Formats: sequence, structure tokens, C-alpha cells
Amino acid sequence: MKAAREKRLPQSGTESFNVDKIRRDFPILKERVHGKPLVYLDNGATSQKPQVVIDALNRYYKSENSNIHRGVHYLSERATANYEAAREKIRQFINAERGNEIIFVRGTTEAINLVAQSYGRSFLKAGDEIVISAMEHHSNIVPWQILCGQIGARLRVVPINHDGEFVLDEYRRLLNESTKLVSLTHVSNALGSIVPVKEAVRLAHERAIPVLLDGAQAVPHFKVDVQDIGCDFYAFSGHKLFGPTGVGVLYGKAELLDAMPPYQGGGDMISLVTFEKTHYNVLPYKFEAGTPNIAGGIGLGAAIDYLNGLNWEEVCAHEHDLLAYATNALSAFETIRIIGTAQDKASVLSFVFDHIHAHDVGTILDQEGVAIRAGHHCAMPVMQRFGVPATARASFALYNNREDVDALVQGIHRVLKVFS
Ligand code: C6P
Repeated sequence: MKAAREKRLPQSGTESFNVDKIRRDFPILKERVHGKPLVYLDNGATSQKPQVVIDALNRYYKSENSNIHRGVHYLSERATANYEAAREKIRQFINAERGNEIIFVRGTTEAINLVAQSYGRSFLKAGDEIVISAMEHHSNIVPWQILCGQIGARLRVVPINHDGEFVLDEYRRLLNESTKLVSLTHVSNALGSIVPVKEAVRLAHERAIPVLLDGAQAVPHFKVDVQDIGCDFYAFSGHKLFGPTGVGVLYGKAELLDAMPPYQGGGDMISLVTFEKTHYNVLPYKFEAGTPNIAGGIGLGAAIDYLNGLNWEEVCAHEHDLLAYATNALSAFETIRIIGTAQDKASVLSFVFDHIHAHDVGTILDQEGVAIRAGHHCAMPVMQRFGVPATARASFALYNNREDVDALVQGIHRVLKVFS
């Protein structure tokens, strides 16, 4: 059993990655919590922000604040230019073909709801099927259930195996002439499993089925190339990518976005309004009704600038090393069961004790300065699949180090002592 588990450990590490230098870029990491140094292992929920992002937000409000796309004055033109520059940075970051394929939204949740309500209500009908997987976040379940209720479509669910891996054969079997949309997570937030999305897209496209990918937990950990993957839509949140809250991205292929009706009506998404008829604006503005989160967009651009200064291969190797180190350490505890042992995993370590509730684990760790998440992680079907009410989840980011894992392990010893 132990040997089998060890075989699945990711290969460990990298020497050259300077995590100490990176840590200095994130001021919050110097904070103390309950008198102890902060050990932040809740990056799946939201990541911390480098000083350059905080500075960009301050700069915007201090010397650039203005509405965009509307004013003819200096500040408005400057804010518009910076906001649109951020869109271009995002385009390059995920290698989208065109800037008008990048829609600013509030986050992953809004991006998926946009596709469900705009694409789904226009192009799907009663009897059609939407395929998701058993490891989706609620944000990639509920919007489709709402759509199914509205139009009479049906949700089909690709199972996951005991390690928490996407079962490709079952997926292949589920695709049929009624399947009209596939929507999959790229990386599971509760298990860390990486879904073979390129192959999933290829199989769906053989049947001309469009694919949306939820990249909320993918983009902070490895380079994503939407053209290489071939997906039709890709959604992610700025706040998990070291950027501000309240801003995120929907990437969509221009020909699909063009064919879709607006999601919301209001300012900026129109080119002409009369009481008889409204002409909509061109992409991407057609989907950006109302004053957007301007500071958020600019802040996300600053986060991408920061990430562009790093070597992604080194980032991946470092996070791989941490995950392997933490997996090894937690595997040594007799009473801990790791939930999610996929071969291909990213930066998430979910675990349960056979006799201690995850919330108690989280509370005691917090007293030690260690921030993890405890609960169902907005992925209740994953908990049901593994027969647990909740897990404790440590999720790593590029600024975490082995000392953070050591602090987690110390904290777990404390948990065991309290419950002994
Ligand atoms: N998961 C977590 O702790 P928003 O809230 O829109 O930024 O992201 C929603 C979302 C969608 N998909 C996945 C895979 C996610 O992980 C999340 C957010 C957080 O795991 C908060 S529940």
C-alpha cells in the first residue's frame, strides 16, 4: 500500500529557484498570526499579492482613477490605455489569438455563468446533453443545472477513479450525438488532479462539440496555452493568479463569441440605442456591460508582468518538489488518509484523519499560524465520492517553501496531541 503510494509521488526538485527572493516580493508573508509567523497554505482559495500588484492598485486610485472608454480627458484616456494594455497582457499570457477574445468578468464563476446563459440558452435545446466531470467545483455544476432547468437539457457526469483521476474511457463513452457542450475543470481544487484537457478537447472536437475549461486552479501553477489545448472557452480568476479580487477572464474563440448574444445589457456593450432597437458593440465590449473593475484589470495586468519575470519551468519544478515533500511527510502519519492521489497533480494536498474533523484540524493549525482550508471546498460531489464530509486542504503557491511544510507537520503533531 505504502509502496504503491510512493510510486505515485511526483519527482522532487529544483536547486536554482530562489524562493527567498520571491517571498520578499509578498509583504503579507512577513505577518504574524496568533503570535506565530504566518504560514499561508490556502492558495487554492486565494493567493497573496506581490508588492507590484499592490502598487499598481494604489497608483491607479492615487493618480489615474477615471472611467474608461467614455472620457475624452487625459485621465480617462490613460486609464483606458492601461486597462486595454492589461487585456493584451492576458492575451499573451494564455496565448489567445486575438485581444477581442479576452472578456473581463468578475471571476471564474461569472465566466461560466456567462457561457451557460449566453451560449447555452441560444444553442442548446431540450434533450441535449452537457458533459462535466465528478470533480467539478460548484461553479462548474450549478450554472449548467440552472440551464438544464431552463431549457430541458441533461447533465452527464464523467466519473473519477479512486485516485481522483478523470476516467478518459468513460468520457469517451459519454460523448454522443446528443452532447452539445463539454465543461471540465483543468485542475481539481479539492484533489489537485490535472485533467488531460488536450485529449478531452480533441475527442469532443471529433464530434464538433465545443469545450469550456475551468482554469481557476491551473493558471497559477503552470503555463496555459489556449491555442495549443484547442479549447473553445477558458475561464479563470485574477485573485488566484496573484491579482486582485473581483476580476477574472473568459477567453472564447471569436467566432463563438460573435455568434452569442450579450449576457447583460447596459452601458459600453452597445453601439447604438433607440427605443425600437439596440445595436450591440463589437467584441469584447459586447460582453462587458457597465463600468468594469478597472483597478482590478490593471492590477491583474501587473500580476502577469510579475509572473512574466519568472521562469515557469522553475516555478513548476519548485511546486512539484513541495508537493512531493509534503505528500511524503503526511504519508508518514498512520491516521492520515490523503484524498486525491492522481499521477498528475498540482499543488493541492487534501487529507482526512480517521478520528478528527477537518474543521478541528483547521482551527488548531490556525492557532499555530498555519492557514489551510477545511470543508467541502465547494466541491460537495467530490466529498460524496470519497465518503467524507470534508477534508483539510493545504494548497501551495510559488512562494511557499519546505519550512512551510515543516510548520504544517508540526501543527499536525499538535492536532494529534490535542486529540490524543
Ligand atoms: N475555489 C477554493 O478554495 P471564483 O470564486 O469565481 O473566483 O472561483 C470559483 C472556482 C471555480 N473553479 C474552481 C476549480 C475553483 O477552485 C474555484 C474557487 C476556491 O477552492 C474557493 S471555493
